Amino acid sequence: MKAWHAAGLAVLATAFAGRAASPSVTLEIADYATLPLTGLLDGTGQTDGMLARVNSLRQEPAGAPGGGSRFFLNDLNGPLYILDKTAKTFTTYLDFNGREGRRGIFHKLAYEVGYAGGFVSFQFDPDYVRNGRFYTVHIEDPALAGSDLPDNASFPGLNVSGYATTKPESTPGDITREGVLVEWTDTKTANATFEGSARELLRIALNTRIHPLGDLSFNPTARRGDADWRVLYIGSGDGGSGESRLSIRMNPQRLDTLVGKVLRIVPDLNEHQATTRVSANGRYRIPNDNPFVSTEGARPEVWALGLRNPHRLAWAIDAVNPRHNRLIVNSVGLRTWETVNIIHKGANYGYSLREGNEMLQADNKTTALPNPDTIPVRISDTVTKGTVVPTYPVLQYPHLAGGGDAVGSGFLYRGTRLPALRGKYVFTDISTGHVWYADYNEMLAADDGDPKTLAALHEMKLLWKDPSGGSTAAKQLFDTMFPIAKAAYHARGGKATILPGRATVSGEGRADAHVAVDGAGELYVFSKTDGMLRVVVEAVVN
Ligand SMILES: [Ca+2]
Ligand SMILES: [Ca+2]
Repeated sequence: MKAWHAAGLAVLATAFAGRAASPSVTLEIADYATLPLTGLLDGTGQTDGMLARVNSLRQEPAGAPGGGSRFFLNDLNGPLYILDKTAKTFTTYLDFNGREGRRGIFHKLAYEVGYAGGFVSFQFDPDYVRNGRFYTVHIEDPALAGSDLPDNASFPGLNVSGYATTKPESTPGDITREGVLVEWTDTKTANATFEGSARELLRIALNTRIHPLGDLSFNPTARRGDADWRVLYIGSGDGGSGESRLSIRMNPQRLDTLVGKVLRIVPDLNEHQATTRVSANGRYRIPNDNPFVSTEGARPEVWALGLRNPHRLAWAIDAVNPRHNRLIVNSVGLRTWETVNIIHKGANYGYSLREGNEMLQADNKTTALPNPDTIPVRISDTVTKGTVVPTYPVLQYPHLAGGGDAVGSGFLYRGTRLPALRGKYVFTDISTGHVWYADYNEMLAADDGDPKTLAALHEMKLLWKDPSGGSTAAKQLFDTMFPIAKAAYHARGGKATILPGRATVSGEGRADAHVAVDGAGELYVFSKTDGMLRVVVEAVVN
């Protein structure tokens, strides 16, 4: 266990550099599939020059008509692809980008600026095999010209006749974006085209273009009859509100807003009718056991709060007791700390009054925790109701060399191909391309109410053979995904000198790397700047 409880960057630097020597793991990765180019090769902009902005990979649930088990991947620039695992070719199943004459569905898709603008995420319904349903999140700019209704000109199988938008859920402050949650029902899941209808479930007003509505996740161990069956957990970013010097700074703490939260809803109005209530907009249901359903003035959808950008959700399953699972949320930090959090019902993770295991001041700098360590339970801008002790991350790393800029996705390994990863939570830093693991048992032990106790992170090296080096090229060892993405980016014709974009720790260029898992829990790595999907073929403890 590691204790970082010092304030001040100099002290943090010492603490970080002084990590205990730990066994390192080498991951051997191999190119798996090359995503179609949706970005520009000229190397311009923070996001324009990323060759394919793939943001999530999900395996279709096995048992679906046609066999299931295909890979689906979404690109923030608009497409939802089906990947043929044998031919390694991509078919565009849907395209959300209907901006300015493009062929896609949504005319107001806000995709072109911001790291997570556009088509953010999607998730299969746990009962997909029977109902053909899945859910998507995309971002719209309400100020753009054009209809806010879906356009099926290029996707004639999409029946739009009954589609109606919902009124945006209000968020205090000026609004520049809306995060939209849509339910899709494909009546023929065996083919590679969409035939069916869509239903807008929720639309959340967002202050800025950063930290939008994000990841979607269902508890994978819930079965029909369980309280969590088909109950959707949603990572809802703070829309950039928490770093503002204006009053919207408290939006992540306010129980009357939906931003800076993890939300929990039942998408299907016919599910769990006896134990839920219908939402205010009439489009989904809210479980009666959500923590704030009886708190006057609070949004009943809130499951946990005080999170800046909880953009990646993943369930950790205890192999011995599959029901003893944890929802893990990776949240991007502001000034100092990137965090991995175990989410508890009703817990307050402190932002924008805390960052990592420190206090966040009004000047956006961190300092030591106060004593007593309590924060108000904030219902609205004027109403508070008692106090609460914040819940702290189980793992964190700083915005310093050797650390990173923005935590990426992470998964507790549950596959069989890589026994060295058993019991390990594997995650990335987005911009620097670091890949780390933490021992899951240490993460559970650090979930102890003590801000000082944290799980240690361990560096992973990457072994990769650059295919552009020819058949005789040797495998090389790399410290991060950055040089791998750089080599592939240039091999694909990218013109940026290093890589497109920049960040504080990564400097010029971003790897933009995330891990993903397939249906069996096997591990993959995808990266936006080179638009590549790679598979982890071996993991060796050094
Ligand atoms: Ca279909
Ligand atoms: Ca702790």
